[in-house]
Amino acid sequence: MIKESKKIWMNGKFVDWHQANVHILTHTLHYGLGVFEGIRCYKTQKGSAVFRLKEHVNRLFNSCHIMQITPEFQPDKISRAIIESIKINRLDECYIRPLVYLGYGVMGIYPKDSPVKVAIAVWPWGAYLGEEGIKNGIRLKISSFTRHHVNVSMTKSKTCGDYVNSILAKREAVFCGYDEALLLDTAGYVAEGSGQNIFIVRNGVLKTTPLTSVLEGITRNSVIAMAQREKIPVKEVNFSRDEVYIADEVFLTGTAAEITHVREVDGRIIGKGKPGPVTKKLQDLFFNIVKGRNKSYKSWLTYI
Ligand code: PPE
Repeated sequence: MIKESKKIWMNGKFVDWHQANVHILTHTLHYGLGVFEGIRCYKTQKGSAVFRLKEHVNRLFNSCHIMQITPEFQPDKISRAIIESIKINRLDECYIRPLVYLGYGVMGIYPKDSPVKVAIAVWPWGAYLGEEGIKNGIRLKISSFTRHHVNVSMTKSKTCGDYVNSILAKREAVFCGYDEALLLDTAGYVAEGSGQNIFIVRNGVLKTTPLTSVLEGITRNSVIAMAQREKIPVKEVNFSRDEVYIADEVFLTGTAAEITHVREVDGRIIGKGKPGPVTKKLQDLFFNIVKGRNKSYKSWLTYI
């Protein structure tokens, strides 16, 4: 169950956690046209800091732009509301969920004149794939569900309804005894996890899937930047599922999942079954950065 906090920001006002309700005929609830973000705030020695706030708010507004929904609030206002939400709930570490949705007003697929609503919830959320997963790695299953085709769903938008595809894949993986799903794209190449981008390491080269059918992950972007600075070669290229099987190292990235080592894919142990040197280096660097212990990346943190 979710760890409740006290207040939720809804359309410009804070309301009590249990009063943050919507009408049953809320358009997004029926048809899935809404967009959201997932952001994390970490505790540092200098107080709490939001990781890459600007990039997340920017992606939220890109999602709105793609989906042709226009919130009445500007990005600056949303950024300030996020900071206020963390403060008012007195949380030093939390997950942040802004949601832009179509409210009550019209029914039917054509959302003409639907009111555009915005909410921001914050709550404590620990390791997404478990503490055990972060430490010792997780087990992946190639999904029988294909990732979105780029002309079926708009994959650069974090659209609510698109996550049904993720749920189907995740549920299947868990039902089969795995921790997470790995989805292939419509051409059969590796795409991403249900809510994470994927990286593999082969012969010292870091590879991740190009930005076609996958979300433009902000953690993915951070890992690429970190790797480049560490002089680890990075390639954004397509690869097949069997290249994942024979990779030296595999890890997933996401705001919720952070950097999670993958120890097994479809019953094949990856490398030695333990986090390899590249994964460990990037994981350590990432946690030092988000916790404010690395000055070189201080522009990625917004202190509250
Ligand atoms: N791909 C997908 C499909 C995705 O949903 C996410 C984030 C990513 C990649 C990684 O993106 P980024 O967080 O910017 O590095 N998934 C969010 C939702 C997870 C959830 O269960 O809810 C997240 O990690 O916050």
